[in-house]
Amino acid sequence: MTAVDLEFDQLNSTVDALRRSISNRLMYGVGKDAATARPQDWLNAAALAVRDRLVARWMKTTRQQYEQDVKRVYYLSMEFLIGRTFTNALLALGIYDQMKEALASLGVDMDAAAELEPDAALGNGGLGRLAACFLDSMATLAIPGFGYGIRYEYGMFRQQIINGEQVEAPDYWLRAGNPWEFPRPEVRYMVNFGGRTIERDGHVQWIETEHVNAMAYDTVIPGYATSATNTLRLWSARATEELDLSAFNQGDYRRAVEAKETSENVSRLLYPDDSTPAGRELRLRQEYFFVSATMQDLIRRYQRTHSTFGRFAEKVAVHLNDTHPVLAIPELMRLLVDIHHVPWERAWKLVQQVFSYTNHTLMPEALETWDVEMLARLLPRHLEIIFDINAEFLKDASAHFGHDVDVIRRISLVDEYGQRRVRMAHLAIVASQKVNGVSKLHSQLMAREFFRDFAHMFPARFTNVTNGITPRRWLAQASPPLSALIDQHLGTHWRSDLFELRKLSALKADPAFSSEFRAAKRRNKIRLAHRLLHDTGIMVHPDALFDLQVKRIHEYKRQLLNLLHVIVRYNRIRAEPERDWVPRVVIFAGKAASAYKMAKTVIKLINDVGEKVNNDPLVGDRLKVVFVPNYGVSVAELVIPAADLSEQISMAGTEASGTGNMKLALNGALTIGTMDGANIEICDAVGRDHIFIFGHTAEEVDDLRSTGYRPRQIYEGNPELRLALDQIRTGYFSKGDPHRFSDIFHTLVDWGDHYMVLADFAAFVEAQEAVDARFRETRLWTESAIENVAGMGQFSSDRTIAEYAHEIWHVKPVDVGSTGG
Ligand code: 4GP
Repeated sequence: MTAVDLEFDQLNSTVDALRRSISNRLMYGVGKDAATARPQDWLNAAALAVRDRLVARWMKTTRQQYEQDVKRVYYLSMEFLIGRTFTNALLALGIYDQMKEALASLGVDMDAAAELEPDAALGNGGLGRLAACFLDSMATLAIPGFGYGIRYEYGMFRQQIINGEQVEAPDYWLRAGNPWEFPRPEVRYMVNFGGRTIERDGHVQWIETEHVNAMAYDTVIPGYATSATNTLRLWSARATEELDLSAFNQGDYRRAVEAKETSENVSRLLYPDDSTPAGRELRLRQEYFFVSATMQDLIRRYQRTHSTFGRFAEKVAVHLNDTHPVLAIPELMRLLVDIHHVPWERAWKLVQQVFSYTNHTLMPEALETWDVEMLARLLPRHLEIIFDINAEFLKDASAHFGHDVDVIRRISLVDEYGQRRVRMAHLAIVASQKVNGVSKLHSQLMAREFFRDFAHMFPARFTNVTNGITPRRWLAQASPPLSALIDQHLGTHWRSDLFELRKLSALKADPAFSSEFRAAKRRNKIRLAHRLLHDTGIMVHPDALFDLQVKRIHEYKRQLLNLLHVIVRYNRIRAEPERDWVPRVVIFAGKAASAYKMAKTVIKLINDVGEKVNNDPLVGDRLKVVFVPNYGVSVAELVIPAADLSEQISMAGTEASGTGNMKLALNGALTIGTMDGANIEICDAVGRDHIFIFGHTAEEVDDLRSTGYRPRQIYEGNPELRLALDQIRTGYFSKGDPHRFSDIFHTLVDWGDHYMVLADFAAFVEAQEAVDARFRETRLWTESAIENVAGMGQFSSDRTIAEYAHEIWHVKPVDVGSTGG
């Protein structure tokens, strides 16, 4: 950044300048005057004032990207869980305090206004939030990265808890407008479906298709302490025909708009229910819709500065965030071969040079496959291309493995057992130059077990990049008290170099620092306690141990294990109320997929147990159980800084990485966890003494399964566990209704307990006792908490992105200069 730019930025950052901008934007951007403006209007005006300050940087970065003819990364993801933008942008620009003052001088309480911003909840869980952290880090490191996805009109459903049950409501997040996005009506691509293929003049043509337009909406992604910015481009579906005028004129109004409505459904909703064929087809259309527009867009951008495809692989890297965008592979082949007439072999080489793929889960049900029949109907050309790729690949595979029919069947891109289906992960692996898992263990399991045949064929292709989280949002923004304390002792540079936090280790024995550290945690706990009282009516005491499990509700994550411990603790307290119990507040939050019945039953059980425990006068403040509704980025920012204990208790070998585990440790929570996903690396980083590890390892899980696992024996052999499970079975928590939770009981005791909850139960309870003992020793607990924060350097998504940039994408930062600080 030049001196003139810097001065310009500084002038724009004063309270006066901001106040003028806000007033200006209120009038000319929002169309209101101060006398009639509602808080939402002020927020929009302030957001526009901030956005204005980002735009100059944005234009400049884009210009420099062209001038330096940089290699760009296209990060393709069906999900971006961005959360709120306002506060994040203020912190990135370094104008948080000035804005607060400017708004105050206009009579607006910034904190209250900021709460009005809806979350951009364009995602479901870890993979979507990871994509958002990556955008932040790519911009901060000045890596020329574009996020590409879908601008869903309705994001992830809003979870309400009614009578203890999850009720889903639509999340119309755009209701009050979205000041952060720029609609680009001029950036549109046609996306085709259906039809058939013919050959003409030696080229395949895809004809008689139906089509929809993809229109771009751009959001600026600011980097922290740099003038580099990036773009998140989201596609919205627009009908190619607005209105059937003749139907309209004949008074058939419904038919007049029908075609438009149907084609625009593509970007209506995140995760249409895939339990019906119509839902599955819509999902497939979404996947193709966004990758087709994206591939067309990146070719157009490349061709602005290059006349042949000779340098394509030097200038383009395309990253597949899980398998959802994998159709980008046959789409790029189609565009290169059919439209741009690049010979097949050459095109395939280019494809294999530009793509890379991250796998985020090994849950079999999440490994996407698409019905060949459906692909033939919707994307006939792509199916041909996939078959051609497969034919070539199977030839190579036969050469590699000899004619081993079993291996060939296993690795084929097409699953021939039963109804034929295309295996999207296989296609991704075959087309990518690198394939990675998201933690050391997960990457090992991928290469050794799930994709071992591929790893045998392409050993150099498989690698690991452990996940990370952005410290800007997850510490600086989410925990003002703790970040202020760290600033006092280390300065502010840790925001861009998280390894700085190591220095906290030396302070852990300093009583003054420890007590300030505890005070910061306590403030966050009080903030949460207020919100819980307001939102759920449950009163919790900030001196209790806040024990947090926040993540999607899934059997493999074992919320039930946590709950069984809660029940045992409840029974113990009731048996001996006078003992010196460490008071606990056990907090759960998370959404269950709408068609996942068991997960919904778990939510009900948590709430029913809470109802019983929280209203038991014998128990009082010794134990509280709270389910916080509508978990998402904003709720996470509230609850995570308040946690003392972080529950990361998945069955070993099932959680690919976890990122909540990193956010919590960064906020000074101690982990109770299994040797799973990134827990293992967190354990190494913070030290075995500062984490509570329990339970079977991934290997032990395999051994136990192969020697015969008998959960009923465990149930019968452990009286406390048996009592807890019998209480669930006999209606103790369900007002005498013994059927409500009978599936839970049978799943654990009689139907195999697939995620080995009972196998880890005793060890878990023992680990929880160790937690209590440590918590009583305030000094030791605080030391451990500080060691957790201090050890988190390597879990910054800046480190993760630097690894991707260097090892996988081979991209360099664009030169924009830095604003420092
Ligand atoms: C999640 C994994 O479950 C989680 O372990 C990981 O930390 C996260 O991705 C980011 O890599 N997977 C998903 C998904 O969100 O939809 O498969």
